[in-house]
Amino acid sequence: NPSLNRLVSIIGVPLDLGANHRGVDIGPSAVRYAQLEEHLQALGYSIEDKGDILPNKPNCSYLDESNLKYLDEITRVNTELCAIVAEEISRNRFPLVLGGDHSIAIGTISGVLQHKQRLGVLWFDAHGDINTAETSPSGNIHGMPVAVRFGLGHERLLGIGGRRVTLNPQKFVMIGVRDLDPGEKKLLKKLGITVYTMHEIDLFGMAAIMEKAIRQVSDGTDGVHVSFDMDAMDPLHAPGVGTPVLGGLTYRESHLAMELLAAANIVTSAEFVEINTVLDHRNQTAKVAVALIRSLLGERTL
Ligand code: EXY
Ligand code: MN
Ligand code: MN
Ligand code: MN
Repeated sequence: NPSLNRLVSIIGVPLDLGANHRGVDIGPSAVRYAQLEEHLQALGYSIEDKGDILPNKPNCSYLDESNLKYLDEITRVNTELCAIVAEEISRNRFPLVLGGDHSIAIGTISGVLQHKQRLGVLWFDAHGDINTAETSPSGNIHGMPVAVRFGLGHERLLGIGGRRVTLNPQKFVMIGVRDLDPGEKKLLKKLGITVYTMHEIDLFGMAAIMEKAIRQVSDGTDGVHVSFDMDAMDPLHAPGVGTPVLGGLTYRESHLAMELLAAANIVTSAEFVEINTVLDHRNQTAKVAVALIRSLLGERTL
């Protein structure tokens, strides 16, 4: 397995302000407690745990005049995250980011874009995360990172990473989607983004969907980022998430997706987000995340 000599840097981002409720801030600890490092070492990886980027906790709910909650702190944390991710890639290491709410994808991807301008992205999520201040029903920034990465959103978020690097909508694929706001549907159609909703996964099966998705994000790109929101999975398998939606990916389907990505050997960075330990059962969702990461990084049964 050619991926086996890779060096992995773990970066924890215990940010929950983008979700505007507590619980996902314990995600990185929960995943470490589920023995991520030990499992990856057993796979032959050399691991460096960079620790956590610690957010300051504002003691009151603060709504920016722009309808964005906690914009200041989320911008600060993502700016730091962007720099660390860029640094780890320049050290030739694979950044593995542990969330935290999904607003951290803004920082992770802008960090990756510093080195890989033609990046493909696979976004596993029940949601579209493509709201702007104008379309968001909640003001929660974890519902906005995809819009930001296409150059739409608040100036401060767009400025993270210093350069206006944006993603190519042709090289962005969503998988597992089943809950979109009206404004999100419009924007996804306008940008022409490939969205494999649960409907397509039911109809064609995960193997066929992944074959198409892998081809689309890897052809003509210089790297592929996997952004995995644990709420892409069915709450039966991943109950510890802040915004559960019925009818999601099974354990087997998610696992297969990760194994097919490992076999394709195209993934150059990844993040696993939205693990809410307060709502979890005996750390089940963190354990599932670790199982997915192991498969993504090449673990095979035999
Ligand atoms: N679309 C809703 C909103 O923007 O408020 C819900 C977003 C949930 C986002 C989760 C993390 O993926
Ligand atoms: Mn999400
Ligand atoms: Mn989600
Ligand atoms: Mn397996």
